[in-house]
Parts: sequence; structure tokens; C-alpha cells
Amino acid sequence: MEKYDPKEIEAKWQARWLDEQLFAPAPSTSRKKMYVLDMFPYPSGDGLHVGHAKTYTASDVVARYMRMKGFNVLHPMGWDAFGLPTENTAIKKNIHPAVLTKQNVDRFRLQMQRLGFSYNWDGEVNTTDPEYFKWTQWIFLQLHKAGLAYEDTISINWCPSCKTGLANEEVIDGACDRCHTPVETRPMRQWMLRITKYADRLLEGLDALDWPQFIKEAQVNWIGRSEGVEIKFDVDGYNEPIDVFTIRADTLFGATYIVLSPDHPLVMEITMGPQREAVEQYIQEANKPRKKVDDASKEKTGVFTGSYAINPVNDEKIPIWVADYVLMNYGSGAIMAVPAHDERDFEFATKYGLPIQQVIVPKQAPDEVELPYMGDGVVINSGMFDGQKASDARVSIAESLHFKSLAQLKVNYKLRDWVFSRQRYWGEPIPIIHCEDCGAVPVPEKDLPVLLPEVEKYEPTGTGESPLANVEDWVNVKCPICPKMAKRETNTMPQWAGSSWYWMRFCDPHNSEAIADDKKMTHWLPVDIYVGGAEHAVLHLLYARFWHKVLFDAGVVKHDEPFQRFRAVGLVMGEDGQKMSKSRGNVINPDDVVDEYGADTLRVYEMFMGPFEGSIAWSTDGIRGARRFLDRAWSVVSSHAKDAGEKDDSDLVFALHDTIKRVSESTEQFRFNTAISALMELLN
Ligand code: ANZ
Ligand code: ZN
Repeated sequence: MEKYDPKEIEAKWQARWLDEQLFAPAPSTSRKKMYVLDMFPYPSGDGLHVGHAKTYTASDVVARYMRMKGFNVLHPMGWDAFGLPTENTAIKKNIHPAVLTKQNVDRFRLQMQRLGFSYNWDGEVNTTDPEYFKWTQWIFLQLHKAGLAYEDTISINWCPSCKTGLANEEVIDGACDRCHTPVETRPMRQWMLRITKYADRLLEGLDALDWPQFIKEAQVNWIGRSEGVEIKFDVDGYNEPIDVFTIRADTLFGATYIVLSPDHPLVMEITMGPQREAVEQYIQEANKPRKKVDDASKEKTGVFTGSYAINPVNDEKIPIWVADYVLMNYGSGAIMAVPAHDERDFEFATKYGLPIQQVIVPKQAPDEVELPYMGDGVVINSGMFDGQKASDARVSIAESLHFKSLAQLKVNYKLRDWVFSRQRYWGEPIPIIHCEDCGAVPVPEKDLPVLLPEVEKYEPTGTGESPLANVEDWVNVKCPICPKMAKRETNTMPQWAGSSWYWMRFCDPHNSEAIADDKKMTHWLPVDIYVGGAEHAVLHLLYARFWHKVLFDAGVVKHDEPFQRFRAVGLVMGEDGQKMSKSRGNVINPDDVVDEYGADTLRVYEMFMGPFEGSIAWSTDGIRGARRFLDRAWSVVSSHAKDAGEKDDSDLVFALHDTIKRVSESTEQFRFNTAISALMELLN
């Protein structure tokens, strides 16, 4: 009986696959296409993780399965290689980030090849390659042309440790997504991308996608579309009204005070003499660079302006306060406070002794209600509207005001424009030249790519200026329009740029004339199956859809969604059930597993360990079990092969076909564990 020797088998076949370019897609064929894409990795210095191996094995299983079914399969791989970790290591070790990137990429590639993934290695892309980022810059110019890239000085999230600005999507619970340092806010000049213009299409497009529900929900919540009304409140003794945004016009009779954000432009104008000092001080305090706390549990503070507004439904005078629980960058930066029916207002009113007026009661048990009451019910204390259902009063009260031009329907979004500049070296230079006379001038397309200059130091300056600002012979250039000398934009793009269009490049990775050939993109797109981490739900997956839609509008691609089907992988935890981390010492290195058991054992184990989308702890027993299964399969098959055809195998033939059916269905549904169970049963 032959012994299973993965070292010999795997080395032999892997060499032959590479040699024969076996996994290159057919150039032209009548076969149906199938584009199976992984989220390409960031080639970190740590090498490949067993978590990568889990995702990439799944997509590899699907790609191989589809090939066997006769599809022409595109299954590419590349490197998302710009970004902070490499740059930080480069600074520490004093090695150029490009050199480090190459080392890391070489290691990742080798690790992947040893795992037997069937990638089209001839079509590899690297986001830091000038032949690649030339097109990232080209896309920026298309965004600029379409009015979707603009400069603005705004208060942005600033990571004091990474010394760079961050997008809202990169701030998790008030901390930097990369290094977990609490984020501050700072006003800075930024390049912004107008993703908000696509908010509705980004929402609507989700319906037709075969994506996990929780990922769709994360995008819906992030976009945060909110339908309400804007209501005008006159200010006593002042000639301009204050607009407030509310989703609860039914509670208007319960509005007992108004709150302005500290940044609201009317604050100082309406503040009365005796209150000036207190209000000024409060605003100053609120505007200090500070840790960003969105936390609703933070104790609320505020001051009275001394002025009163008139409630338009009953002409009651209600005080106007300033408080930082109202944000300037949402709605109109002002609210009507209804403490009886809103938690935040209730807390504030209780603290400052402001009146609380109940206007909604639940239908059942109207007397037992405890305030604040947020539920549904019937309107009371609201004049002619009493007795209406709250949901009806929401409309009728708004209509009565609309009639007097005091209210209009309004849609707001939580989604903010994308802060698109980073004050760091290792990123794509933004292809813009600033001229005193001509303003921000796009670099002519024929001059792309704008390369990164060689520098002595790539440390962030910390002043908010990119390290590129010190490279004078790079910064100073002739204006593309007039004869004057001008200056290059010195900010670079965020790490997300290169991954916001790479699935297009994979259709035609060596094209030097265009991001990819039209026909090839028409053939391959959209991506049929996309596999990757759920942590990208509102980062990469939202940015990618945005750029794809912009390029659809520009006529570059023919579909307006990039990824038809998406499957999110669950984490592989340490054997102790904790997240794998160097400091915990529970990291499993896939190389060690391959050395000891073989790549196929690792692959079988990771597909068998549990449902693909679940997060599951590593188990050494499990990996041994997977190896025993392969050992047995090998010996049964090799001994059976000898006497094949000699026995009546009709039972076995039946079992085999039953297994093929079960494995096929399970594989198509990403239920790899049940596919392997079926194989185990067959073996038994
Ligand atoms: C009165 C009211 C009564 C409200 C009530 C809620 C409950 P969405 O859009 O779902 O997030 N709001 C409006 N602008 C705000 C701002 N700039 N900063 C903080 N809060 C703001 O919620 C909109 C609701 O959040 C609005 O409806 C407003 O409070 C508050 F029983 O108006 B509401
Ligand atoms: Zn000029």
C-alpha cells in the first residue's frame, strides 16, 4: 500500500502548474466566464495568516470547481501594498518602503504557491507599481472632471500617533482603526470625494446584490438615510428664523426648548448681553482640539443664550440653548427638543430644569407610561390634533405648517464626503498642481503617473504637511496652463484608493493604454463571486461600489455594481479562543502547518472546521483529524484502484453519484464543511 506523502505530491504538482500556466484564463472561448475574486491582501511583514488561508482556500475551491464544470475562470491575485504599516516599518528599519514591499510580496507569493492556490500568476497586480497607480491617478482625474473631487478646509479626524488625517470610516469607537489611538479633530485643508452624491444609488443598488444581510445592513446604517421635516422657528426680537430638522413632527407640541450646535452661525447673533460671556466660553471649550467622543452616554452640557423662539404650532415662547450634543454637520445643526419623547433631550432637560411636556400616550395603558416615552401611540395636549395616531400626526402637523411655508420635507444622510488626503509618503501622489493664478490644475493625463520622489526621510512631519512638501525639486513645477512656476499637491491618497478599482485591472493587467481593454472588461465584469473579510463592510466595500458607479457613469464599465455575489469569511481564532496576536503568543503560522502536515491537510481542515462565515478557534486535534482523513483516502483509493472493475460496484457507484451531488450543492452554497462530511461518509 502506498503511503501518502504530501511533500512530494504537492511540490511536484505545484511546480508543474506554474510551469504550464495552468490557471491562466482562456484568451477567447465560447465557454461561459466565471470571475472568482479574493480581497487581495496587504503584504505585511508578518506573512500570510491562517485567516488568509481560510478565505483563499474557499475561493480556490470554488474556482477549481467552476473550472471542472467547464467555465472559463478568472481567479487573480495581487497586492494592496501602499499604506502605513509598511511605511512605519520602513522608518524604523531605515529601508525604503518599496524595498520592504517587494520582500513582503515575494514571501506572500511563495506562501500562496505552497498552499496550492490556483491563481493566474501571470496577471498579478501591485497597487504600488507605477504602471498600476498611473490608473489610480487617472481615476482621480475623472472624479475631478466630474466635480466629485474638491478641496475643503474642514475639521477632520486626526490620529496623533499615525500623524495623519483619517476618513470617518477609519474611526472605530473614537479611535484610529490602525493603531487604536483616540482620534482628535483638527481643521485642515483636504481633498474630498463627493460620495454623498451617490448615497441614494449606493442604497438602491444593494437590493439586487447577493450579499450577506448583515453587510447590507451595515451599509444602510452607515449611509443613514433619514426622512423628516425642516421646521422654521421664529426668534423673538430677531428677524431670521432657525431651521430645525426633526423626524418627529408629531411631537411638536411637546417641544419645550431649542438647541443650537456650538458651531451654528446664529449662536452669537441671538445671544443676549448678560449671557454672552457664558456662551463664548462654552463655544471655546467645545472647539478645543479634543478627543472625539460620539458616545451618547457622555454627560450633556450646555448654556442658555438668553433668547426665545416661538413654537409655530402654539406661539409659545421656548428658550434657545447651545449644547454640543447637537452636531453642526447633521441636519441643520439645530433641533427642537422634546424631552418627554427623546432620551437625550430628557437627560438634558432634567439636568437643567427645563419643562417636560408629554404629547404621546400609548394606546394601551395610557396612564402607566414612564417618560421619556419613545414608543408609538396617540397624540395628546396638541390642540386640534389630539386623538390622532402619532404616525398620522407626523404627517398632518407637518402639512399644517407646510401650508404656511413653515415646514418642508427633508432627507438627511449620516454619510459624509470621503476625506481623501493623507499626510504621508507611501501612497499615490494626488495628481494636482497648485498655481497662484490658475488654482488647482489637474496634471495632464499624458504626464501620468506622477511618481513618488526619492527622499531621505519619509517620517510624517506631524504639522499636517506631507513629508513630500520638503522635496523642493519635486514640488516646484511649471503650471500646466500658464508659464508660472507652481507647486505639486503634496498629500497622498488613502490606502483605500488602490483597492477601489483593482477588479477592473485584473481583466487586463498589462494594458498600458487604458485601465483595461473595453472588451475584456465587458467579458469579465461583474465579479461573479467575491470573498473576503466582514471588517470591510463599510470601508472597502462602500468605496469600491462608489468608484465603480462613477466609472459606470463615465462609460468605463458596463455594469453599475462591481460584485454580484459576496461571501464574508469568519475569523480563525487562536486555540485559546482569543484573537490570534503576537502578544498572546497564539499565532499559528501556515508555513509550519504545511511543513508538518501538508497544504491539503491545512486546506481540508480550514474548510471543515465549521461554517465558513463563523468564527472558530484553531484546533490541533482538528488538523490531525484532517490529515488522518487524507491518509485513509489515499490508501483506500490507491488499493481500490488495483482491483477496480473486478467487483460488482453498483452500490459504490450509487454512493459516488450521491456524493457528487452533495458536494456540488454544498460547494455552491459555501457550505464546505458539509461537502467534506459527504466525502468522509463516502470514504467510510
Ligand atoms: C424632535 C424629536 C422628538 C426627535 C423625538 C427625535 C425624537 P436621525 O435622522 O434618525 O438620526 N437631531 C436632528 N439634527 C440633529 C443634530 N444636528 N445633532 C443631534 N441631533 C439631531 O434623527 C433625527 C433626530 O435627531 C431629529 O428628530 C432630532 O430630534 C435629532 F421624540 O426632533 B428629533
Ligand atoms: Zn497657472
